[in-house]
Amino acid sequence: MRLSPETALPASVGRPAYDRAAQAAGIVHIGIGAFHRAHQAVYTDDAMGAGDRDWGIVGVSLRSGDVAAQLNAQDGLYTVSTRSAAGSELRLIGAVQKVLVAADNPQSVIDAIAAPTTHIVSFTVTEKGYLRRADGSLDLAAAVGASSLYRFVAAGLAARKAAGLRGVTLLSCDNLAGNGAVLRRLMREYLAACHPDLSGWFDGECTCPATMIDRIVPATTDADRAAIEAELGVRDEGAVVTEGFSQWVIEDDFAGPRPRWEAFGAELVADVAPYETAKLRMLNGAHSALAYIGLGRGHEYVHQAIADPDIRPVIERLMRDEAAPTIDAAPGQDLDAYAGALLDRFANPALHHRLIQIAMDGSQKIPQRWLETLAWHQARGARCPSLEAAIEAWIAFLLSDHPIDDPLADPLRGAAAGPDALDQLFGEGGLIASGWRPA
Ligand code: CS2
Repeated sequence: MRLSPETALPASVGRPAYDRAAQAAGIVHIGIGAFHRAHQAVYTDDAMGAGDRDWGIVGVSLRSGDVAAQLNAQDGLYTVSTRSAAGSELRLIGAVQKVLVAADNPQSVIDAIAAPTTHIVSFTVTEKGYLRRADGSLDLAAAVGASSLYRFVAAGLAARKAAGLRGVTLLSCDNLAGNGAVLRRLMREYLAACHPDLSGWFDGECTCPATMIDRIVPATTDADRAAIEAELGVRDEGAVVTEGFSQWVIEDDFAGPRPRWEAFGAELVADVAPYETAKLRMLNGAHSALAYIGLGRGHEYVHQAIADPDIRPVIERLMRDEAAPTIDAAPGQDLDAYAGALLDRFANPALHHRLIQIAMDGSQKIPQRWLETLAWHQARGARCPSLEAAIEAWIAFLLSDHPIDDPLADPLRGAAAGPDALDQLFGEGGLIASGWRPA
């Protein structure tokens, strides 16, 4: 038996406190993976539960039909399992209405963006989904391709303009430094090349707020689905597993209405940069270091790597002595407490977060996670022993027999043997420019 709106759930399972069928879709979310389902969709479900209306989410997968197959057969319903050493909690989320697959039905995605009820188009397409070259500019050849977010957004915006509708908020929820500004700049580059008639309208009608998004959401495993089935009494193919912690800091710059996410913990601020920088350099920087150093020492999961007495001090130093001093903290932002909280989160034994999952796409992650910190210290004549150890571990990983899941896998494997060639892959903010020297 599959989870459905008719399923009678155990009393312990939280559920939507609103009439799902009566909600219009206000959000189109591109890249509906596990992260979105455990993060933005939960805040949105909370807001609708408290009385906000018409913020249903139409999810979009650009390529794969997997999430559509998981969720559409369940009318968009799925459960979030929140796990800590103290136990677990299960909650049914109703915010997602359906999932479209752009590769199968591109027009349905354009229509969803162009719908009069849509006010927000949000994104979790991962770092590589922004289709940037090493110098940060738009890779136009890729951006005109079939699975480019830019094509769909531009076509949807063109239809809105033609119908005399207002613009939308484009909300990047990916781990990029300055994600809102990056999306705006790349979108402008795309429009200038492919839809010059839309550029002025886009600038006047659409906004791209920056966001800092944070919740650890490991890929769901078969064992997770089996455990959740035992608890629910029915099969949930769309289930996601996460930690109790969740954070969302959003630049208060919306083109139109939005759900009251701030009533459920989201922080609407004028400047996201201090939070985003701290998260990228401390959490994500430590995560990538744990991945490569941990895999090199034979660990499989984050909680195992952080418990290794040879690794933990390296990670602590990376966060406290190397990353934290580079961050211009906002009033009240306590980076020392943040580092301590991150160590506790990494140690969560109830989350089985695979190091190999974090190790993927290193070429896309390392610049904002490590290189900006290295460059800051380099400019002051200081070294970063932990980050240097992490880079050595990354190179060892590239030369090992682990499969390399990275858009630059081939050049990386070739280049890892020669540090100068590896450096070239990063363009101007390269490894060597940031102060790294091969051992
Ligand atoms: C991780 C992130 O896979 C990765 O690269 O570092 O997905 C991390 O778990 C999230 O950013 C936490 O918010």
